[in-house]
Amino acid sequence: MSTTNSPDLEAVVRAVLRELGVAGTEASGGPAGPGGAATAGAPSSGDLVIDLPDPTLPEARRALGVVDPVDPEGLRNLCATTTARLGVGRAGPRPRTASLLLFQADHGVTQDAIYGEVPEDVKARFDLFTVRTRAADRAEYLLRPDLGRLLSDEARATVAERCVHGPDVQICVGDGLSAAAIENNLADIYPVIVQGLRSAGLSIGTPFFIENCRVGVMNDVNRVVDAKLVLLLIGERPGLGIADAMSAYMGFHPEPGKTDAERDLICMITTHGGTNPLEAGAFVVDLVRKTLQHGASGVRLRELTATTS
Ligand code: B12
Repeated sequence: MSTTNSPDLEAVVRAVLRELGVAGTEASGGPAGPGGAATAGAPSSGDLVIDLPDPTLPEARRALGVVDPVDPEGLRNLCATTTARLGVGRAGPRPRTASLLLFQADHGVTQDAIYGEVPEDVKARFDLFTVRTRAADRAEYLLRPDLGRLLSDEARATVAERCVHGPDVQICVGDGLSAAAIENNLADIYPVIVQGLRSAGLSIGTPFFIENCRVGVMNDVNRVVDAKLVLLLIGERPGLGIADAMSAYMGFHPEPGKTDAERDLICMITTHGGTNPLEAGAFVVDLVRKTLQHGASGVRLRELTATTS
């Protein structure tokens, strides 16, 4: 059995660093020069400089990767109809480096959206205080959706103490699966909703923010506030193209045991290729009015409006 003593190991490490041109080793004679996949630049400072173009720029994102296509115009038109990764070409059986880097960059954005936190100033703008669900942290939130549907004991007490009881509409904001959705859209949609509900003569409960929140939490919230309708603005599961879409879920008099069949939603509220939040605010108000007018939401609302309209 052979063993590697530490001087040998140091020599190997030094040789690898020398190949990479990292500061503190002898002058670089390695292959990672201009034109290589990544260049270890500025060897005197030790900073790593990546010299590839940004794969997320619109022109890079839309670039056609198929070499010598039979119908370039047709391919361009096809690719323009979708954000799906079509016509990206390949390197042998594998994706190109550019495709892989773009995928990793987009995936990074989704991770930021999922693990990000809604900044305090975004909540403070509309006087939203924060309560938490029973999911102790983000890891538990992701693994245990059931815990994200229940307020913590402390949250229940806080909501009971601070919120108006029995309003027409209780507005809640929840991080859900994208903090970016709330950060980017709340400031636009929230005032439109509040103004629209007031104009409709509806009373609005004390709004608040729910951390580690799932859609079903509206049942638990309403055990405490007893509103006619609960409206939850929440971050949607981010996709690999759009990571900041918000949904407005609502239910008529939610209570434990009610399911998604008794809820409605307006989805894809984002300025990045979805419904603009200002416009979506007006749709939300319309749906709230309709729900309260018929005293029903979800499938039941569909049945009622199918026979009455
Ligand atoms: C994930 C998802 C699902 C998953 C939900 C599983 C889960 N536990 O998360 C599955 C595959 C089961 C699903 C099924 C359905 N879905 Co779906 N779903 C989504 C998706 C991709 C993301 C939702 C999300 O991020 N929610 C936010 C997180 C934080 O919520 P959550 O608490 O973790 O999960 C709840 C919600 O996702 C909710 N939910 C999911 N779909 C739907 C649909 C309706 C009408 C309601 C009221 C609730 C609801 O169910 C989960 C449990 O309560 C959205 C697309 C989008 N842009 O939002 C479509 C979307 C919400 N679904 C949609 C539809 C139509 C359905 C189905 C009715 C499809 C069908 N014909 O069977 C069913 C209904 C299922 C139900 N819950 O009753 C539509 C709703 C359109 C609308 N405006 O009414 C959307 C917007 C997709 C679309 N663009 O068409 N869905």
